[in-house]
Amino acid sequence: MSALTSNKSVLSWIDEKVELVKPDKIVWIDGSQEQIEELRATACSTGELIKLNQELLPDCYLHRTAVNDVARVEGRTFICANSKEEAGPTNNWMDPAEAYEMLYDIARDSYKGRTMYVIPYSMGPVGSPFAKVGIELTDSIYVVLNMVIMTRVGKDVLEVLGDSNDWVRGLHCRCDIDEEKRYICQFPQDNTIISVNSGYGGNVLLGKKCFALRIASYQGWKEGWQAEHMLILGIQNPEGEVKYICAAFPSACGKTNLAMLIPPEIYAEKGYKVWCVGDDISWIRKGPDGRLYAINPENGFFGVAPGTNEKSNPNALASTKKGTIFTNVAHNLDNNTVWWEGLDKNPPANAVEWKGNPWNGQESEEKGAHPNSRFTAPAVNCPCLSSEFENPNGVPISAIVFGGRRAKLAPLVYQSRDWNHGVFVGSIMASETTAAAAGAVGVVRRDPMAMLPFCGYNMADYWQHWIDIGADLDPEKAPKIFNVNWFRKDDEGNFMWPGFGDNLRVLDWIIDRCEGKVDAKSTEIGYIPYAEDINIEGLEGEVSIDSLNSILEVEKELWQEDAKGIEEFYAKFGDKIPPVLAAELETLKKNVQ
Ligand code: GTP
Ligand code: SPV
Ligand code: MN
Repeated sequence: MSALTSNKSVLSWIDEKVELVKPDKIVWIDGSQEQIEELRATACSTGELIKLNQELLPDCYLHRTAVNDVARVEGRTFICANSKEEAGPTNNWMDPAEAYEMLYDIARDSYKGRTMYVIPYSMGPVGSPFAKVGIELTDSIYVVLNMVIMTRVGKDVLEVLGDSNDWVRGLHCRCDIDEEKRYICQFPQDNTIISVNSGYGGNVLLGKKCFALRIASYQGWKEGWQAEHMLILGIQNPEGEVKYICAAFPSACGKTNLAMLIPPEIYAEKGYKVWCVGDDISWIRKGPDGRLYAINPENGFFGVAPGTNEKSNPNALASTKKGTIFTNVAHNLDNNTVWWEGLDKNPPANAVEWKGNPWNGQESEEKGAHPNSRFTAPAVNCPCLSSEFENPNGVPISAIVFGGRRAKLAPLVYQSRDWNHGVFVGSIMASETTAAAAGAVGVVRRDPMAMLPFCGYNMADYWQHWIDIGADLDPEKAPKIFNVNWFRKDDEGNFMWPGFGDNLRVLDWIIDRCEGKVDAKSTEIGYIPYAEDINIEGLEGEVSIDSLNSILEVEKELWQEDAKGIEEFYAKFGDKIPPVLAAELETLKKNVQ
């Protein structure tokens, strides 16, 4: 098949890689429906995909990954910057020359007997001033079909690229899915990503975390913009005005759910609406009017399946009803559909679990779906997709919200005193780990700005970049910065806040604060709502003013403890810690003394 471009930098890079991995055949992905159909058929013939019930789930497919390959592998993810210091203490680092040599040894000849798919893709609407081009080489049809959903793929991307050398190189090799030889390596200084021995999500859909966060965060640092692990949503009030919020929560901590939330009845009745612009990644830059604007560089949702249901997230569920690839969920053999824990209370008896074994959901103690099983759904399917989704200039941001999963300490919501204090609040985020990454679940760890696994350079430089971005904004126009925690638990281990759609009640307060419409209590850690300013109408029996007060409390002893943890964390960065943040920490320590 002939190349779809005459761009010399593209062609010579592909030639080199062909020489290395030795495919039988090369296929350029042009984005046509015809080609997609052909690939689906091929994948079904080899068992890579299972075609689901086309009446109930048109154009939907099921895929199972290898049992040892079900989540991102942070321990095997490397930032191959020129020096260890540039990668910083929170990233794994490898010398670029050594990394290339090792990766090339693993990749050499690995496409023998296989096809090389060349995927030209755009992160961001094609041709948008925010958008960036990538090319991923892969030997996996599953990767191709996921990238077709998650990004903008095809010929027009190459047309926009023209002769430019400004594009991100991505090489993915499945090899033998050998955990011991699995590496996800980013070379920020070379605009290059190499991923070997995995076939799962964030490890291999290179446009997502590898490019749109790790490489892009570095590009943003150099070019004066930001790539963040943030959802974007628009809240429309009864007057029809829409305000946009970006929110950063760690993996599996509620971004997709918040981005698609359904307003509680008392809000819906008044005419409130919520629009989803993005559920995972934001690219943010200053617009001509001096405000910050954000786009969602993705074109689909790679969402956590378990827990998604008609009640918790009907918009996400609706998004999965056509053109979706399900990964590692249970297969209901009675009607050839899919099932996962928390979909409904009626697990299929005649089914296959995520590992591929027969499974009786009515009787089995085992899970049918892996806790990190996912759906890859086209954004256009989403009933609440924002009309601004394709806006090449993005949406103006009123508020930035940080949040984590913390049973104790972090209150339901608080506001930072100003931008720099807000950067501090983001930098001290901590959260309980989840199934989105391999390793222990439920351990509290520092996860600044939800970027711990995704920052492509030294986190201290990243914080300074945040401070510089703020210094360049007129404080009147800068987004206000908040912290939320939907996950506070009582002593019996029950969540103390209903969460999901009811989170709009907190966002409502946030927007009111941005507009100066509501007062707040100045505390040791920032501004906290007066309980009566959070609307709990309709939550009778679930939330009372008393319980609200208890999740809005600043528990000084816990904060003293936490300040020690922050100090230890900051110490890892030595004298690279921005003085602004060091001073904020001193203020916090003094305040909670
Ligand atoms: P990634 O795609 O990994 O980045 O995850 P995410 O941040 O988009 O998380 P997602 O919205 O998929 O939610 C992950 C889990 O958190 C699901 O099991 C949800 O049911 C649960 N969850 C989401 N929002 C809330 C909430 O407000 N309260 C509670 N208690 N759980 C929530
Ligand atoms: C996350 O872990 O934050 C995800 C899933 O969004 S993955 O694409 O695998 O990184
Ligand atoms: Mn994510």
